[in-house]
Amino acid sequence: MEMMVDIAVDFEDYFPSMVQRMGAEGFIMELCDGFRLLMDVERGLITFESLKKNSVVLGLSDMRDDEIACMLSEGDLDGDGALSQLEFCILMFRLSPGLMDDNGSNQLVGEYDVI
Ligand SMILES: [Ca+2]
Repeated sequence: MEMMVDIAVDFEDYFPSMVQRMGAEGFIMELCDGFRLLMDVERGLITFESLKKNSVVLGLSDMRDDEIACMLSEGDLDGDGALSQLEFCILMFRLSPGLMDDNGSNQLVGEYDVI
């Protein structure tokens, strides 16, 4: 969990300002673009290998193997060892406490229906 906190710190200030700038829908589109950059094109999922290979593209080249594995296991909700687009977006929301309201629920979850 501690490794996730390190990663989350980078996102914390970044995402809310992106939402402000682009609106919730634009932000989700941006997340989907990010997903496509990171995914394994053949499977349509983010796998350990695709994340490792493509993280360089996003300037995350300093992510260690254990951090990548941690991010995957943290986001993998159905236990298939890879991140679907939905799992990826949910993980990104969870990594950004600034997007959560006081109840701990997410302002953007309602918007997610558009996908
Ligand atoms: Ca999964």
